[in-house]
Amino acid sequence: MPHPVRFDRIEAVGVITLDNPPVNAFSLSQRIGVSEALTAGLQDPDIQAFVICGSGRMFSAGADIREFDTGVAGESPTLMDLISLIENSPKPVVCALHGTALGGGCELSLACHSRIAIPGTRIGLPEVTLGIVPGAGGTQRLPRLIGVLPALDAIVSGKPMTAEKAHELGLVDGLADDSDDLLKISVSIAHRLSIGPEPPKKTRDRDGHLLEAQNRPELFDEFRSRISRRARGFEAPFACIDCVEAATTMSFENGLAFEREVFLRCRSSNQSLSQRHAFFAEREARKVSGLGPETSQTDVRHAAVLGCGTMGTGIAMCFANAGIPVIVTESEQGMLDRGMKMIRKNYASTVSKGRMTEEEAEARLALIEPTLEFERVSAADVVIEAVFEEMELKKKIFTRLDGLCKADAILATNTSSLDVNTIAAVTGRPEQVVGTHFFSPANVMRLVEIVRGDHTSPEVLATTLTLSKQLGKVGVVVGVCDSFAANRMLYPYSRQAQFLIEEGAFPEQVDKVIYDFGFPMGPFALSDLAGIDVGWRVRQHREPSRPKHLRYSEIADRLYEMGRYGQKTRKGWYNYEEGSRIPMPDPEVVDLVVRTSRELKIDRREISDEEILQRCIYPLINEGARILEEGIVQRASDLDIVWLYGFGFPRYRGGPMFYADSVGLRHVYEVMQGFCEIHEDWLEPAPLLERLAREDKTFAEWDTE
Ligand code: ZOZ
Ligand code: NAD
Repeated sequence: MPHPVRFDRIEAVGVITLDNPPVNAFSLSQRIGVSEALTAGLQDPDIQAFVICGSGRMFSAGADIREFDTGVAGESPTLMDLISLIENSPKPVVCALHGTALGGGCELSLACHSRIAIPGTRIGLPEVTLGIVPGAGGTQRLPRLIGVLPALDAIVSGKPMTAEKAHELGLVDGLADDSDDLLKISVSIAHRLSIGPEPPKKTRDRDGHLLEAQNRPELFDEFRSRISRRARGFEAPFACIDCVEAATTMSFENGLAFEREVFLRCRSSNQSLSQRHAFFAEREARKVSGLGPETSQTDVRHAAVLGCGTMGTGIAMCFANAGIPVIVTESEQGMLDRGMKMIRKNYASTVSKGRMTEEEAEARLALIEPTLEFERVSAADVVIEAVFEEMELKKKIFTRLDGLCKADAILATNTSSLDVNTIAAVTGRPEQVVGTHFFSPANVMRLVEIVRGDHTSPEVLATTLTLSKQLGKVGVVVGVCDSFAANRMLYPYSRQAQFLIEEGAFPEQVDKVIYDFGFPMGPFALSDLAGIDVGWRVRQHREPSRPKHLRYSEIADRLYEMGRYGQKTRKGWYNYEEGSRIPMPDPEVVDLVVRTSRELKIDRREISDEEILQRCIYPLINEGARILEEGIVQRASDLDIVWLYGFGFPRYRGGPMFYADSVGLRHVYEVMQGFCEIHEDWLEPAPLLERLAREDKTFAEWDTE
């Protein structure tokens, strides 16, 4: 296979162009290509310097992550070999950055003798998001170039910085106007360095920036405690700090060896396997059967949101945040005013936290136009309905939309449980109807379940997927079923949590187990946040059709009757002090729980943390297996994405289906079977789970069957 690298000459400068689409990842063949080009150029007396640049959209996305699992990443020349060749080259090497320079791509640039970039280029070390540390010298060279604290910020957050910021910090030496200018400037700097009196300066020797941290070593512990909440449960952020600290206490060579050891340890950890799975799962979710590059899409330039309540306000903000003008409409002026007030309050709070300037907030607000003139929806390319969860009301609204909207407008519903096909059927264009199930708060939560109706056209589906990305969301396509994928899996989870407290646990014990597992909060704290009244309304809609033997715990109904709606009333499963979101156990709830057990003639017992974990998590996996088998989602990893972005399932566990694979489906099946014998029969293992367990297979294998 030809190596995906081009080599050209501009006078005495050898220009090495990475040409490995789509992201110029440093696969073995790209590494060989660069290494051969450099070696040849080093031997060529007519070449005095090099420029390394990338073709296509970007410089490079870093090491080829797929090679991590095959061992090819360790084959010669490794990225470290290449980087060492560059840094030790007697002929200067200049790196020309555009688009994106991440991970190993950024690390390679750090070893060059100068870096030039186009403004807006995103440069960074996102390895931490894959559960690893930068493994090709990034933790040793970045602090030497920009200082220890800025390097810690960049490496531990994994967030790329713009070329402008990198220029300010000294990572980038110069900015170029465009790609022609980039090459011109890079070649001229390479030439200048080659005729200078000094040999090229090596980043490894630039120790000046380390002094500050060497004089104040406690800054590392301060940094550890600063991130302890945000990075709870994750190993890689702390491993990154250890490596940067090593840069200040060890020689460069020893620091590099330390980084290598930590990199290899992290790479083989379950956390990194899980986080790498999450990375690829997110990209797989964009591949939807029936859609391809040839599927045409429409441009969304104007949007409309119907209903300015909890969800409508958040969805309208999503459009404004993405720069898309949006009208919002309501049934009456009072509701519209209330909704707009909520939106203004939201932006004001972001401004007060310093996350947005007042001007930015004003500019976004200016994109949201409230109106009571329903007819104005006729100009919208997409309409998202977010009115009450009532089928008759939704049918009425879609009938009106059908009469008013442009022929190619997308008609979307934000319903959380109603049948999208029934809604689509009232229109004369069911192919234009789709579900867009946002999660609350819609301007914050990243998941959108995109519900594909029986007649939804590929164009509408593709446009909606693109739109979700434009809005900064992660869209996952799901089929029509009661409550779709996320909430359908949530029900057995919260149901079991409540049975557990009838049997002997208390909300704080259950919540602690789930929190320690890595969720941002447990099921009871979540229920207080979402609103016990909201859950009650859902049950009114769902439960009448549920067979008697499939009962649910009624403790939540009692709380509802007591007016304990959760955080909004400062009383729910817990008490909350004015202005605080910290849950505090309440003896009144303890009494209610114990009384309920007595009424149900249940002898309360000690319940282990292990049982709590399995009783909550395995049933949701089991429901996931049913969803998979019914074809509601295309692959198990889609359900992982749903849970990572919808409910904060710990990313370092990869999502529920990946987690099930890692603990073993046979084990999950046997435990479920045990639950089923002792408890309710709706805990019966799903047929797919049973089959895979018997065949000793995983959900991942089922995906590729
Ligand atoms: O793709 C986005 C991105 O963020 N990529 C990952 C960036 C990253 O995390 N880089 C760090 C890699 S780890 C590393 O570099 C290790 C290291 O320090 C040293 C290792 C030493 C090894 C020694 C071993 C002994 C990006 C922002 C770049 C572009 O986003 P887009 O939305 O435009 O495009 P995507 O994400 O849809 O990507 C297009 C296709 O490319 C695949 N891909 C992306 N980055 C890759 C990669 N494949 C392999 N390796 C990468 N680094 C991506 O999966 C997608 O593929 P398809 O098949 O879904 O199209
Ligand atoms: P909400 O009660 O907060 O808001 C609904 C709004 O729709 C109200 O302001 C109401 O005045 C308005 N409305 C009613 N009839 C209207 C009409 N004819 N024209 C225009 N506006 C009208 O409800 P919500 O929580 O925002 O839920 C809206 C939809 O989103 C529902 O379908 C719900 O199932 C779904 N959903 C809710 C959540 C959640 O957590 N709240 C999450 C996902 C999806």
